[in-house]
Amino acid sequence: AIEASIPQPLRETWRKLAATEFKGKEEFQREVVRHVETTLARSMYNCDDLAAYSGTALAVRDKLVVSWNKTQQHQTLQDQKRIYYLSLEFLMGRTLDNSLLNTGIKDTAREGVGELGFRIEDVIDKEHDAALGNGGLGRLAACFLDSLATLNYPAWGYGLRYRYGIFKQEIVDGYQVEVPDYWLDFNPWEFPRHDVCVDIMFYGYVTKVSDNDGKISHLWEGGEIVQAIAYDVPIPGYETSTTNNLRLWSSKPSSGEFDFQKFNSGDYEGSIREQQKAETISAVLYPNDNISAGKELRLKQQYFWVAASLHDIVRRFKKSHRPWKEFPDQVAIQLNDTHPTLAIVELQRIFIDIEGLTWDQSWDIVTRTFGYTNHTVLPEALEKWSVPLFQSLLPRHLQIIYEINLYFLQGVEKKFPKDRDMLQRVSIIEESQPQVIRMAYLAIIGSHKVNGVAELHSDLIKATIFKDFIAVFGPDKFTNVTNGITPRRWLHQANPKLSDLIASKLGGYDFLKDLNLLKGLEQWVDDKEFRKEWMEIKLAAKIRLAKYIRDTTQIAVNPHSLFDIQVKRIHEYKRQQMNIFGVIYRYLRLKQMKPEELKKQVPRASIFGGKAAPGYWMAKTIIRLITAVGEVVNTDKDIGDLLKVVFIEDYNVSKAEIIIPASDISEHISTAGTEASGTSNMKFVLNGGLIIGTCDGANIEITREIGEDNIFLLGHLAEDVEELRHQHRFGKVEMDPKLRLVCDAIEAGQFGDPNIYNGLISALTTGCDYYLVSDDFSSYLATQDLVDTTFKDKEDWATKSIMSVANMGFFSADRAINEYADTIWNVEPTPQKK
Ligand code: B1H
Ligand code: IMP
Repeated sequence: AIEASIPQPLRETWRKLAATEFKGKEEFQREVVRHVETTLARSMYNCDDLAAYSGTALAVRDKLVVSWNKTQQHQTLQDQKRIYYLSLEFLMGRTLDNSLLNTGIKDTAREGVGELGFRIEDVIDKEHDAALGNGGLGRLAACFLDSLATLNYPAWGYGLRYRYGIFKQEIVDGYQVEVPDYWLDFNPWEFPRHDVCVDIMFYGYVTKVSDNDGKISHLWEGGEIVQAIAYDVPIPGYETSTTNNLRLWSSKPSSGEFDFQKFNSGDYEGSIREQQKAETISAVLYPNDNISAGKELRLKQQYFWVAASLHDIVRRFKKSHRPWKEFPDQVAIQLNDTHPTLAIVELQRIFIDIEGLTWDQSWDIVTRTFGYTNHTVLPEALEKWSVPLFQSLLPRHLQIIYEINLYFLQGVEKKFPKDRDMLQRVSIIEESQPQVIRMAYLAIIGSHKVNGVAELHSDLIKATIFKDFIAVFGPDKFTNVTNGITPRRWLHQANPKLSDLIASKLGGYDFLKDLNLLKGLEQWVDDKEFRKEWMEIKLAAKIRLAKYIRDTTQIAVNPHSLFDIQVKRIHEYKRQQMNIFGVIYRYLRLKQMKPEELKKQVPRASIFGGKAAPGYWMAKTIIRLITAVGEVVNTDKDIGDLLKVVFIEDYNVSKAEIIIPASDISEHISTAGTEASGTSNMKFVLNGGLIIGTCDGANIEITREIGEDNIFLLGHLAEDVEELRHQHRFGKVEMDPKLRLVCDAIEAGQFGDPNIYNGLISALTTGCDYYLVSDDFSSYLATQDLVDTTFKDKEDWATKSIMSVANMGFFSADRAINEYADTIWNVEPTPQKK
């Protein structure tokens, strides 16, 4: 029917001229050179690596667009249920390498640019990371997009196009300094859609009007209007023509906003002030991981993005001319944490105020549409918005929230008559000063499924923060989908040699699509040649990282030492402080040893990386302690290679791709019950690194899959935490004596001015050691000793490494996405015929 709208001859002309993908090396090269010469206006005489990158990217982008258009047309004609993944963060990293891999032209490109005088690795290395995220939550969204496309699900991502992504971290005199990340100078991976724009209103007032039949409706008007412009990013699947879309919204002043009054009266600056204010909305990513900022601008971002996305989704649904009640059969919206919870309210508003549905009709559709993923139990990360702020910014939405709450509480009261306490506990409105809106509760009430991101985490939310909601809704509404990672980026792209070795034994690269095939490696575990190659690849990755460290920090680490890596956002709950305290203890011990004892020690490089939220003072102090310890240890002649301490500046996705393949051991040592899942743990193990970790998040399932013998577990269990904290509060805990030694050394000024670290030390003492460092410290040290002993037995180590990788199939993001599709979205794949 859609086709018929275009006359036959016209259609034929278009078909004849249709854009096609390049085939083969020569056509690829022609496209690269054409882009270098015409799009960039350069020539062979001034084509540097950056220009070569730009030309290559533009050529690849042309190829992507062809399959992207085809996919979008195909999905439109199929007219089946789509998945919409709403996330304030998409931590994509680089795109070129991934596109070359997914579209199967990496070898063509390697040869092609080679003959033009470039090394593909250098070209790839010129790309700026797209860093529109903080950490695990944002990277998970990126991995999920890769899997959705690879598995041919009709899916869209919706996010914000921040002009500044996560800040760039510089280390100056040992301290973190934040530098803005302006990444949009040249971004060939996005397509502005100036025709796809939506007016979004803030502030204003609500009036009630009743029509002739006495039916009451609400008008929200008189507010400020900002325009949302769509920027589309093609997301190619691996070895499939499916190319999905990531739509990012950018804010700009609505056309009526330019104030001519002011302009004409000579106030030129004043006339564009409004304009700048509008652009502020999508200007910058909030750089807090696992902390809710609570700022008005953040709430504006959330509504702006949610309203634009829903407008788009509803418009697309309307094209199918179906009755509204079929909306949930066509649309599944997944909320990546509570950040997009307003979508629930906005959809209810659209149905009632604009489309004229009744409350009940509308609410039924809304709740069947949404699913909510919880990513954290940390109280400081749970979003709560002040009611007065809402009242001014989104007055109509506040009314709707009150009404949702009213009906919900009426239901609760019926089920638990006279339980006043219960009503207070589950109310969306918290009776504080001022009152606040509990976004997680709103998300639960407005969704048909709520999931956590690892088994322990999903159990914990049911037992703690959402306990009452199990009583209200029953247990079936709550489920678990353990996180996963894409093996395309995190194995094949980051570690091509390991991927090639695995492929040589498994008879091809099918494992990249069906990660359970890795199990076949078990057969090779005793093969001498295979084991040798396996460990040589690890060594090569370590040599590469050592070179990177030397080039960037001037610190020389011996590639044969044990590489002990902890890279992740700096946070007290992740306990980088416990790691560095352990390093200090090791140093103190080494300083006491006689030469013959020293000879028996395993040389170790302790490598750290990660950003601290700019306002998170304690996290910044931890960074300072790490760099200070490095300054002392790395220059101590008695120590030499036995201990090196490195802080890698500006940890991001592309650096992770160098760092992760190079670990012998990596640290995932959060206080039990605090790390919802963790995903870098999966990445390290998939690359043949062992892990030292607590019984927390996905560590537990990793242990189950790879076996207890292949992981170094330590510390107390989640179930012990409450009691331990209680004991600390009542002063019943003596600090661990070894930790005491460490604190004494710090306080004695061995690592510079001890006053710098007062906060860190007092957190352990007067601060009641909330993260239980003292309780886990001796277990941590003992486990590290076990790591040393095990590392000495190279054969045992190799066996552990191989057996671990062989059993990591479960942690593919493909498995996670299929679980979401089956248990939450009820969506089928839409493969295209070739
Ligand atoms: C995770 C966040 C997060 N959980 C608030 N929560 C944010 C919360 O800007 N904010 O306001 C930003 C991020 N991030 C992480 O999600 C968990 O800590 C990890 O354990 C988990 O692996 C990851 C993905 O599920
Ligand atoms: P949207 O759903 O209108 O946002 O369209 C998304 C994409 O689907 C467009 O960019 C087109 O490539 C494709 N598309 C939309 N409508 C049609 C159609 O009627 N026929 C074929 N393709 C369409």
